[in-house]
Amino acid sequence: MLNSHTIHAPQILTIERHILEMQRKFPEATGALTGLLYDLALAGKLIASQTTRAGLVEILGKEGSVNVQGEQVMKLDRLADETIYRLNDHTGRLAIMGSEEHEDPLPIPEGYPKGKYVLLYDPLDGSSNIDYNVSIGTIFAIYRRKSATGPGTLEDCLQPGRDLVAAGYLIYGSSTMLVYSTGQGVHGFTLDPTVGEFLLSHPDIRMPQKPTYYSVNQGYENLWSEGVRQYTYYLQGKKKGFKGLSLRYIGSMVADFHRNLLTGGVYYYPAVPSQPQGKLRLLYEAVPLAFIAEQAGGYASDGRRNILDIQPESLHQRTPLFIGNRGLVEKAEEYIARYD
Ligand code: AHM
Ligand code: MG
Repeated sequence: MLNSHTIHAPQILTIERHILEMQRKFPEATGALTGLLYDLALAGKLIASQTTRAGLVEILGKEGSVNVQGEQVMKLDRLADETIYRLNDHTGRLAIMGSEEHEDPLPIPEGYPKGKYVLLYDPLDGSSNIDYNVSIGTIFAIYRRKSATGPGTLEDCLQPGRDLVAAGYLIYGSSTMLVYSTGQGVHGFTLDPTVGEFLLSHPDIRMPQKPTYYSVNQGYENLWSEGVRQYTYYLQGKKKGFKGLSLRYIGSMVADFHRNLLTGGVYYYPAVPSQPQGKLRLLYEAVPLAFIAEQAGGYASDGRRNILDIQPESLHQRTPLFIGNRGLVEKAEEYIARYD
């Protein structure tokens, strides 16, 4: 029987219901975006079910071998890539896809209907961590197609972050989470593995005003520009007026970003002489996280301009990235303008 305690208990909201309730605010919505987001949540569950078994490679079979079920064993990043593609290639929601794993845009196969959205994704980010039981993630960006009909084109993929319809990430960590935004705040869901549902656990995430961490691969310090070095001294509290932050660096951007989103802080991956454009990819790494950061009250820059304002020129374009609390990212721009 209900009593006053149960009536005031927090609501349990599945991702499906949450996305549907968001959709209701747009009477003109056809449900295509809702379905697409829901399929990405499903892809996340399927990928998580594999990442949790990553350490069993030795006993279940190495890549290229045939496993106990008689299936060809695939590397996790290829498996994640195929999972996302195959869940979305036949739904009629997408005109084209683009993945970190493929040089060219991925067309929708002949015979399947072409839809109005474009999906760009990094199937498994932080791949250097896969073999060591460290958190990894999937990042996705969704645009409206620009071409009118027929198969989507490369131009449909080359849109500035400003035009994003939705973006988000999945993180495969101590729990699996999906964090997304359609431009109405940032919402986080945690997978309850016992029932296989993503439940709303972090409604309307805002980056705390007071930051806690800075995250950078400090091992490259001797390769940095003077601006980046001076900026790092600032973050370490070596300049007047700021007491400094703790350092945390996982080397999986999704995990580093996610932590800083919840604690406040800044993640950066600057350019170095051997990677003058930076390491990270603009379209499916920097832009979607920049959108999430901005929706949570933060900011992302390439050191000189807003990541969301960059007009991409190629699918796998790289960019330096500074992302996190607005004040901290603006400080990076200040140091870079002063010293570089
Ligand atoms: P990946 O897409 O090959 O995994 O590369 C991107 C990753 C980010 O997740 C991470 O922040 C960065 O590369 C780590 O690079 P480094 O090992 O040079 O610090
Ligand atoms: Mg990546």
